Amino acid sequence: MAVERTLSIIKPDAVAKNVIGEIYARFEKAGLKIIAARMAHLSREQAEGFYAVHKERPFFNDLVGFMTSGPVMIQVLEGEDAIRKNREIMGATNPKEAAAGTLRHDYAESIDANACHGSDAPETAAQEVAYFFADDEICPR
Ligand code: RTP
Ligand code: MG
Repeated sequence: MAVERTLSIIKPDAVAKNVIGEIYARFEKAGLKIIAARMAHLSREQAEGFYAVHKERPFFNDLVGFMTSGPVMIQVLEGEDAIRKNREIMGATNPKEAAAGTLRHDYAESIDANACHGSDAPETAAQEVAYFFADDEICPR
């Protein structure tokens, strides 16, 4: 299994719940390393650019509004099978369908306020990491 990088965002609802540390502990217990991290309050332009793939979807405006409603914690995770592993830790997009013990089951309120983001494939992971981090801000070890 290849060592991969994936982009993770702790969304405004989970930052407001003060569970950044608990979420980081789950990444680390699963063998994922945090190799870059930054807190930011995204502008509308940043959120629209990040979610550009969804811009024709009916939920796009709500998604951008939510992602700009408060600070987010953005990180690059590295490890074996990191993209799939992170999405397994997150659980289903809709917290009502998320398995017990996943982040969305434990911390999310709704499909909009769903606690976390994770890249869904190697190509999108590379694009999303580069969207938020310059090469010299990433510290693999
Ligand atoms: P994410 O990109 O945030 O990691 O979530 P995901 O892959 O599980 O879901 P995706 O299909 O990429 O959708 C991005 C975010 O848009 C919101 N959404 N709302 N109302 C709806 O039907 C709907 N569908 C998606 C969710 O907040 C989702 O995380
Ligand atoms: Mg997605």
